[in-house]
Amino acid sequence: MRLSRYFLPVLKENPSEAQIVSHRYMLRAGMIKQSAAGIYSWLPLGFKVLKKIEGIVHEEQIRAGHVPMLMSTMQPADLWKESGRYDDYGQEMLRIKDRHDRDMLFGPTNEEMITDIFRAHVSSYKDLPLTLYQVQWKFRDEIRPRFGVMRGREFYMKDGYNFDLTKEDALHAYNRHLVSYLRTYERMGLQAIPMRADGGPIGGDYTHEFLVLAETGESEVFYDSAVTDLTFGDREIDYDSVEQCQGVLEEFTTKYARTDETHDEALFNEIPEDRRRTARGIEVGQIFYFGTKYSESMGAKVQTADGEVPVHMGSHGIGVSRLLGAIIEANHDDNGIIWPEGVTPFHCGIVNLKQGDEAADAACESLEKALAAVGLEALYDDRKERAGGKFATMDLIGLPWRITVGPRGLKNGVVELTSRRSGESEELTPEAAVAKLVEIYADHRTPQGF
Ligand code: 5CA
Repeated sequence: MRLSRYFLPVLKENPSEAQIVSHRYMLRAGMIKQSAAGIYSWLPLGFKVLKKIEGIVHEEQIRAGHVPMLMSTMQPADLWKESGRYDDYGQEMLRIKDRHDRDMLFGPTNEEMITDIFRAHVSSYKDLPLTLYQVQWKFRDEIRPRFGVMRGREFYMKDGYNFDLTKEDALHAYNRHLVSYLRTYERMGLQAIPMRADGGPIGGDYTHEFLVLAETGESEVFYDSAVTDLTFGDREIDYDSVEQCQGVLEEFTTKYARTDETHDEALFNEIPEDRRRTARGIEVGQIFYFGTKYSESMGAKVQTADGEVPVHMGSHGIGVSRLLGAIIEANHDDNGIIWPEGVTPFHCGIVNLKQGDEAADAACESLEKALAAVGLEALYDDRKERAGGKFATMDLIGLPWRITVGPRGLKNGVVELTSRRSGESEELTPEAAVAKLVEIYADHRTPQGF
């Protein structure tokens, strides 16, 4: 992609409304534009990262055996009256009347709707276990939308729902989600720690939140520092294996790690003093087991040899749009964003130091083609601008790798490959630079974006 033909409305000044670094950089890098409080349009660069993150979520859900679908954003109020949550949900729910004066709402979550779909089509225990999920826009009329996409009113969420015959089966689904979430966040370059949490309006007291440690996080957390040594890595897990999933859950949740809602000072004090940590975190996901709460009130039952029984359910969410903010909070410096390779909008930037120089222009064009041929997408800064301005833009938008092309280097047959994270540069032939990027991205194969 040539920058001159792209739409990247970067801002020179720091927007005054942005209180935290991720919000500031998302606005400055031309990724989002606010349409109303807590509601954003996703400009091309932001949209690209959003789709990369969504792609990783889909790949990991499908790997865990979950089935993708898409539910409507608008829901009839009647479903929520059946579950009893219509009145409970309060002012966070955006309530709308259609032209026939029927009560509708913009879905804040989908337990009722998925239970309705389930009961319409599933009646036998032989159809279980089943886990359905979607990535869809949600609306919660938050009292204090803030920090950009972190606490929006309209936001993008992956929500998944498991249906199982027994509590044991549903707990396996819970564990399987925990494992798949660990993999998902690590692919995005994040360490998200599962912590004992509170059920809130979703219900159920068997729940974990996934938190990314960050000073700007909204949640207060308490943990044993040993949990930060745990990584999932590239281990192969059989998602059907109860023992393997249970083993991972135990490994990642036995040590003390809790949000303030479930914090227990006495238990916390049992941790050796030098390992006790109090910090702040960003909640990027939550998993719940809530048993038969919705299936009983809404009549989601299956036929078994012993008669009809309500199914055991859980729901599981990932804050897809919030993740952009969380990733930036964890990966930036004073000059801008530093995207982890797994979610970067473009795999590398190409900076032409002398636009209009025949050799430099030709080298940049052939580099872009060579990268495309191996499935790598470049953003080529072909503007007639000073080199300093081009570098500043590349640093701000955070592409992890930059190839700098200039007439002087080309005389010696080389270009410069620079790491955004370390700042280190290396002179290489164009072919060697492409080969090196292929090697780097071999471990970070993300679904192609848009
Ligand atoms: N039905 C359940 C699981 S599917 C549910 O709604 N869970 S949730 O309320 O915890 O939301 C899931 C994730 O969405 C949260 O962990 C958080 O990362 C994200 N999220 C929640 N509220 C917002 C918001 N206002 N803005 C951005 N992301 C949000």
